[in-house]
Amino acid sequence: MIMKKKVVFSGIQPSGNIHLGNYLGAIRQWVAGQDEKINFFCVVDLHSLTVPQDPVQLRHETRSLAAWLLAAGIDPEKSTLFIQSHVSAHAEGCWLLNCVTPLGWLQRMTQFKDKSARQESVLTALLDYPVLQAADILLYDADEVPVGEDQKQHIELSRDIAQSFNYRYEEEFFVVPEPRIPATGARLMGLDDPNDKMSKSLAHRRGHAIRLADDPKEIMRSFKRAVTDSGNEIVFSDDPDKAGVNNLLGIYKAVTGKSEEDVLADFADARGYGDLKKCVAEVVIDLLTPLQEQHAKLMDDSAELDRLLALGAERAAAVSMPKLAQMKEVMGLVLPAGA
Ligand code: ATP
Ligand code: LTN
Repeated sequence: MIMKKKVVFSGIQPSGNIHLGNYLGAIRQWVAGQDEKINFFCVVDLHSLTVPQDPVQLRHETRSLAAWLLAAGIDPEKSTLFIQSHVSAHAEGCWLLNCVTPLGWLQRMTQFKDKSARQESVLTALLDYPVLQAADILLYDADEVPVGEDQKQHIELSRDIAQSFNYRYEEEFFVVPEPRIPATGARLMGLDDPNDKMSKSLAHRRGHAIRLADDPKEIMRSFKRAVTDSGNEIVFSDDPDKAGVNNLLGIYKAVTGKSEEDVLADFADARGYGDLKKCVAEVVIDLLTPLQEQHAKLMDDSAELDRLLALGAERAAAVSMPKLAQMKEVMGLVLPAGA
């Protein structure tokens, strides 16, 4: 029996300051799974517009993020890499899915509650953010969505939206997607405050995030300044007081791929947290240096980058535009003659 290849979809916002959490929580999984599955990776620029953006900056960040994904090992021969706004099915699909999504589902989303609490004026699009995300995923009949822990609730909502549509219009119309969350690195915490998730939107805080673009000195400085506790015990722990040390060990474990036992053995002779911080910084610098070199090369050849993205958009549209037409049809819209 021929097994159908699984379809993978994931996205990342070009909100600037891409960081180690994005890499270890999401992008690394995308790269690792490229051979066995059919993959779509999307720079979700429309999602970034849910909070105010400077237009010139957004355009730059969108290209730069695509270059980071390629530098991290996304292979355009194996995966479809594209910019969300290049494929109009996403915005249109979002509208159609809005018409099967109760408002209460969106008001309950913790990301919406957090982000809206931080702003004076909240845009309608911020509330609708997870419906656009559902359109991204469902238009490709994705089976799996590799993301960090914080996206679990949004993927569950995509499942609910798929089921709501299938129930209302046609059984099994949409594949109901599964989140894929890594065992380590799924939730890196801020180095300046281990109670906050490491996040692009907090990366303006000094020493909060390790950005993929940070130079070795900056990386070393951020780790040296990382908030820990007043003790000296280097252990994995879910005690809130030890959250800083736990985060540093988690980063070391995720970067090196070692077991907890081997990680602790590496620090058995450490003289306090200073040694721990230095070692973690060193493995992160070794990880990021080649990525940074590759990113710089890609950014120097913007014509090639744009060519790859146009190719990706064409391939993505070939899958999602027909699915969108099917959606319109089952929902009772009149398709234009010849469609
Ligand atoms: P923003 O602050 O702009 O919302 P973000 O840092 O949360 O940005 P996203 O673009 O929302 O990043 O997320 C891209 C991917 O990175 C998602 O799969 C998300 O789950 C993952 N991710 C984000 N932050 C972390 C983190 N601290 N640890 C692990 N994974 C993360
Ligand atoms: N909301 C996601 C980004 C995102 C996404 C997607 C992730 C937009 N569309 C589709 C997975 C699948 C985030 O990481 N903040």
